[in-house]
Formats: sequence, structure tokens, C-alpha cells
Amino acid sequence: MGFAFAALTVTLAATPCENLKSVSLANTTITISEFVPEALQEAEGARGRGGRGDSARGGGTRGDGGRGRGDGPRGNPPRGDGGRGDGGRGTRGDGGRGPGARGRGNAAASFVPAHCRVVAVLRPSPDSEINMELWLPPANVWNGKFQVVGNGAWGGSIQGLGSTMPEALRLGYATGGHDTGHRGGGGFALGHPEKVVDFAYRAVHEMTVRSKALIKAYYDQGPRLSYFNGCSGGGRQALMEAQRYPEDFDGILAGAPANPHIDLHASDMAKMSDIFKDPESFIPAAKQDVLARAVMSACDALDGLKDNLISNPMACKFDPAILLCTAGDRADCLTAKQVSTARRNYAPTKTSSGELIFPGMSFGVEGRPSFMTGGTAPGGLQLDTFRYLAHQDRNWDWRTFNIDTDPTLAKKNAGFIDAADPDLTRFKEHGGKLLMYHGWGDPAIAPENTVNYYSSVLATMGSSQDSWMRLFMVPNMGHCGRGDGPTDVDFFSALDTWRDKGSAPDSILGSGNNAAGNPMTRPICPFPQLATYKGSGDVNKAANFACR
Ligand SMILES: [Ca+2]
Repeated sequence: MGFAFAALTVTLAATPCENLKSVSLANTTITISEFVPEALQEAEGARGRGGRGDSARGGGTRGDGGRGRGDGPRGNPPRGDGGRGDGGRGTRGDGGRGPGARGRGNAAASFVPAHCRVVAVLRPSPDSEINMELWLPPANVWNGKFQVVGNGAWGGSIQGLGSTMPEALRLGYATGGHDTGHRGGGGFALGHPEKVVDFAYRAVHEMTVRSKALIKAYYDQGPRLSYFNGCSGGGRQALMEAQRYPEDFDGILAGAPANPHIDLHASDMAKMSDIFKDPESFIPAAKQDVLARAVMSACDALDGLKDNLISNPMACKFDPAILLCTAGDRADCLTAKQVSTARRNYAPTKTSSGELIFPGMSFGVEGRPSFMTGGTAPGGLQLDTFRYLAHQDRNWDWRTFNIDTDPTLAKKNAGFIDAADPDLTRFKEHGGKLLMYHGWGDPAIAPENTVNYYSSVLATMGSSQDSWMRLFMVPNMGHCGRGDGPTDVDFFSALDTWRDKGSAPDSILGSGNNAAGNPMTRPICPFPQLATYKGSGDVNKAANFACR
């Protein structure tokens, strides 16, 4: 029987794995096509769940971020943006699970199933060099679907290899990723306009089109459904695909989009320019805890329940001036300069004529590393946008940053990086589903920005679009994950269930530990609904809440 089963598998694979190398595709050089047997993944710690310097305090990334390069700021990292790394989230955190095996951190489930591994270089322009990998499960376990994993920050490596792609493979997906067309941070952009195009939108599209052709060659049929899974920079890629290549994907998961890229980095630069010039304005960690407690006290109950979770920070009016020291600098108050810093953190960034560049941080972000902590210079993440894209001068002095002229210059040169088009009609007509999420505790990208994009689509296409687009805001979730509270959320499965089974996510279960360290669950509701306590029962159980 075993022999007959194996023979059937071979029959179904129209092109054997090792022969995929000879498949001819435009602008594509396939360097490896090899069968990879099932293997255990490397130890979790080696993969950087904590990642580079992204702090232990919860604002950082998870999973694949540890694989990325060039996504954290170089040199003298101001805090908070070091955690920008991950391009996509696994469906259940880092531990992953094998099909049918529940539970986080299950070491037995951290394996990479057998697959056909295809490595290729794509050159859609003479200056392009996009490195991609495609992993194809054997035909008899393939679920007929394809999942592309995105990149954080400046990309620069195939970031899905460590966690999200293995997870996709365990669930039966064909899965792939690419390095966005360069290695490392934003320095590639200098003198390489075609590589900037690859980073902006071409690499994802090219990789997707070539992968679908390889899938067709391997299984003798293309994917039944194709998904994009990205967070942070990958959230920008996700929205870019929905706008520019609406036929590429049937479902798109866009987490914490770093989008518009130029406006985001302009806002960061403006804040750093304001705050970094005077060390007396920095708010040390201990005082951020004081700030955090004051914010919690002001904002917690506004969502209907005092539970140490700020589920509706937009309803909160908090002025850090309430903490102003009245009798000299003390540990439990903020100096006037520190009050200004906190106000700057929550305030939107605007041009001198009052035009919004990017919204401010949300209440509840305190205690995570952020620009409020201070620093001496911007990291490469933001700096590269202005020295390479805008000024095209690696020696450009960040101290000259001008909020009126520098974003304009960056947009003139590379505005196509931003995915700001609110008209997603073509994606909707393709039958696509767009699921967006953002953590209210994100210290790296202001969550309100994602609310604003969602609202801009409604303003353009009409107020009732929830048949194909929904946004989920997660209380206390950091950048692309983490944080006390119900911050472990399987958004990808919700998207797949929506697109494949037609069952819309009216709520998605969030789980995790509460501030006291006890397990809790809570429905994560489609914006603008809130998880509302029914008035009785355990507040740590999702069943006692409804989305309203
Ligand atoms: Ca609350």
C-alpha cells in the first residue's frame, strides 16, 4: 500500500521537484530546486523571539523579525523602532504547531515539514536582483492554497523563513517570500532607482506571479486561493498589492501597516528632531511607568470596564500636564520638558500649515520603548528615507530635517513607495477579502493611522464594506504582537475561513495573560465595535463579552 501511495504522489506532481530548475520563466533564474526532508527547527531562542535590541518590555516584534536584517535602526537606536522587524505573523505565535496539535511553544510542533524548496533570482529590470524562496508541500498534503509572507521595515532578507513560512507549511500551504530586491537597510536606494521600484511594489508582484507558475508546474494546477500575510513593512506591501495588483491575491492580511512609508518616517524624524535635541526632555523608564499609571487611570474605564486594558483609547482625553512637578523634579512627576515630550508623543505630526502628516501615538503605549525615552540620533530605518530617497546624499545631516520640505522631496523621488490609494474597487470586484489589524499598544507605528486608512476606504467606496474589508484593533497589542492581554490572535486563520468558507469574522478570539499573569480570552471585534462586558461572569472569559 505504501508503495502505491508514493507512486500516486509522483504521478500527481507534473514536474518533479528537481526538474523545476529547468522550468523557463521570464526574468527568472532558478538556482535550486531540491527536496528537503522534514526537519526540526533550530532552537527558538536562536531565532530571536526577542530580536535585536527590541526590548523585553513588549513593544517588539515576534517570530520572523529575528531573521530580518536592516530593519532595525543602525548606529544609535532610539528605542522603539528596533522592533519593527517582522514581515508577517505566524498564525499562532512563535511556537507554532503541527496540523492538529494545539498549543503554543510546543517543541514537538516546531518542525519544518518535508517540501520541495525552490530558490530563484528575479530580474524584472537590468538592475534588479530579487532573491526568493518557494516551499511546496508534497501534492498529497498540499491544501491547494498559497501564502506569501511579507517583509518588515526595509526588507533586505527573506524574513518568513524562520517562523511564518514553516507555520504555513505545517498547515499545508505552498508558501514563499523574497528579500524585496536588496540586502540590508535603505542604503541600496542610492543610485538604484529600479531597486527602489522593486522594494516599493515590484518584488512582491513578480515573486507572486513566478511562484504561481512554479506551483502550476509542480502540481499541474495553480493555487485555488492565494493569500498575502504581512505586518509592519509587510502591512504596507499588503495594501500595495490590494491597490496595485488586485488580481494577485484572494485574501490579504495587513497588520500594523508601515504606510505611507514616507509620512511615517517623516513623523518619526520630526519627533526625534524635537525630543533628541535636549536630554532633559527624555522620560526615563521609571517615569514612563508613572505616566502609564496616570494614563490607565484616565482611560481604562472609558471602554466600559476597568480591567487594565484600554480598548478605546480614541475616547480618552488625557493631558500629561496633570503630572507636572510642582515642587522640583521628583520620581513621581514630570518636569515641564518631560510633559512636552509626552504631549509630543501623543500629538499628531503636522506641517507648519497644519496638514496632517501622521497621527500621534495612542494612550496605553507608555512603558514600551519609544522616542519618549530619548536618544542621540535617528536610526537607519527613518534616516535612510531622507538621506537616500529624498536627498540622495549619505552625509545628509538629520539635524536639518524640515517637515515642510523633506517629505515632499522624498515623495517627489519615491512617492510610489506609499500605498495610500483608498479606492480598492478592483480588489473587491476580484472577490478579495482584506483583513487589517493593529495593536493599540504599538509604540512604533501610530495605530490611529490604520483607522484613518480604513476610514478613507469607507469614505471613498461607501460606508458599508464589511462584506470584504474589516479592521481589528487589539487592546494593548504591541508592534505586530505581544503585550499583556488578549494579544495572541490568529488573524490569518480568520482570513482564510472568511475567504475559503465564506464565514465572516464577526469576532476573532484573542488570548493571552492579563496584567496579573492569569490566562484570559476576549473577543477582538471589527472596528468600530468594542468587546463589551455583558455585566456578569468572569472578565477573563470571552463568553462574557459581546461585540457592540
Ligand atoms: Ca478597560
